[in-house]
Amino acid sequence: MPANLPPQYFEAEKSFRSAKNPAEKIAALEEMLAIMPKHKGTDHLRAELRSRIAKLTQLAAKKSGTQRASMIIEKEGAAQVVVIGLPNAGKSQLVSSITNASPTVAEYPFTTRNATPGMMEYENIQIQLIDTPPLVPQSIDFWLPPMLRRADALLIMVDLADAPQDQMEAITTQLENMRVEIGADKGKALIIGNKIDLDNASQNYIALKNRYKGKLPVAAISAKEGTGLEELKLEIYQVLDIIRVYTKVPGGKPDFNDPIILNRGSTLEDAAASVHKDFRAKLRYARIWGSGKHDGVMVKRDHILQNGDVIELHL
Ligand SMILES: Nc1nc2c(ncn2[C@@H]2O[C@H](COP(=O)(O)OP(=O)(O)OP(=O)(O)O)[C@@H](O)[C@H]2O)c(=O)[nH]1
Ligand SMILES: [Mg+2]
Repeated sequence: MPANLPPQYFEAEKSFRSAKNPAEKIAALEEMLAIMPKHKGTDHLRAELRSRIAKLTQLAAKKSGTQRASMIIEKEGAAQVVVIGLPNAGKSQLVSSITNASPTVAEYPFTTRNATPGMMEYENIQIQLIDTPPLVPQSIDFWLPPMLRRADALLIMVDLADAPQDQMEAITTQLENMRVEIGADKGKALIIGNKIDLDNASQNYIALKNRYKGKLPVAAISAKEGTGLEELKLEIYQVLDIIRVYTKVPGGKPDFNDPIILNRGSTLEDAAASVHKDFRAKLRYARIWGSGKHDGVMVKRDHILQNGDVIELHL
């Protein structure tokens, strides 16, 4: 019997029992899976939940003819970042302006009905941005909550010319309902105030920034006119809290176009494993240029890497 399941788990189980269709059932099971603590005692239960999700997914796909594959978007590049917000905030305009994707942008609300990924280039890395349908109950599909929980960061977009603080409250409520956590100490999130080109947007931006001081960073842009987009890319990179490390072969030069992306605080061993899954075990030693005591010094597996380090792995 798995111990210590939190009360939210039983709530989710209740919604599973009252679910009317496969989509709702899948949503409840995904929820249960997300809530469940990960330890040996829950291994079996988690495996069972996954297999139930898989079966229901097949069933749902057969029935409706829709493909669930189109809703699970594989992470590509250094990180997966999801853009959310109320109808007409300019989410699709942003994804269209700073990535290679071109989701439909339109004056009317509820334009976007699916998730569309695009790649954003920032210096020598690629970051995946996903455009989503508006974050209001009627357009939140079962696949959205797990996507938001899995994301490396959320970009919460508000229209600066249309009571942005009220929009933030509505969005926060939806996130709480979906049990997606944000805030300086929790998930990684950045508030984007869009439409800075419109009247009153600047005052609203200042008020919004003050309101979230110490809680969440706030950027101001005009996705349509292109204002603030370069600064925004930097802010997205910073909120991800990742570092870039480079490899070299003995006697060779590092390739600065091809960084290894790691979470801040990662070790040499983590870097080796991300080059190849076998390297964690095979690694004998490494030399380092950057955060070592001297250039080219040998370091241990548990050495904490710093942004910009160059490593030479010896297997
Ligand atoms: N003035 C101004 N208008 C913008 C800006 N960005 C987007 N818009 C306009 O706002 C409207 C909505 O833009 P979309 O990108 O479709 O908004 P969305 O958030 O994707 O909307 P949904 O898909 O319905 O949720 C369009 O008419 C855009 O041209 C901006 O920076 N300034
Ligand atoms: Mg849209």
